[in-house]
Amino acid sequence: MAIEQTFSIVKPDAVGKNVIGEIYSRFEKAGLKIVGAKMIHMSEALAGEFYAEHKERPFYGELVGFMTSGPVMVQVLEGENAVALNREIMGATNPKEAAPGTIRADFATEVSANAVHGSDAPASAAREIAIFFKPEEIFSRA
Ligand code: RTP
Ligand code: MG
Repeated sequence: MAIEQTFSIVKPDAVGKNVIGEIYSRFEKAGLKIVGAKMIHMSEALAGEFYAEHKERPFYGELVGFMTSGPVMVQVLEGENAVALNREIMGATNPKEAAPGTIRADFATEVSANAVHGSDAPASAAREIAIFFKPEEIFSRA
């Protein structure tokens, strides 16, 4: 299977709960390598660019408000089947529906504050990585 990169965010709720390390550990235990990472506090403009596909959704305002409410960790994860594998270990969007042992089941309770983001397809991953990382900030270990 091909080595892929995916884009991930540890959202403000999880940073506030002091579980950055525990979530990074989940990535590593699943076989994903962290090949780029930094802490940022997103502006509304940056969050708006990132969530452009959700602009017409009823939860858009709440989503951008939440994602700009505090610092986040952004990271590039690399590994076999990284996009789908990361989505699997994150669990369902709504933590109440997330399978036991997934990141969202273990670290979140609300759909609006669900601990992590992960790209939903290889094309989204490429778009999202390019928004947050310069090529020289990514250290592939493939
Ligand atoms: P993500 O983008 O964060 O990895 O999550 P996802 O693909 O599972 O969900 P998506 O449909 O892309 O939605 C992005 C984020 O919007 C929030 N949301 N709120 N109140 C609601 O009904 C609702 N629906 C989605 C979630 O925080 C979701 O992660
Ligand atoms: Mg999504």
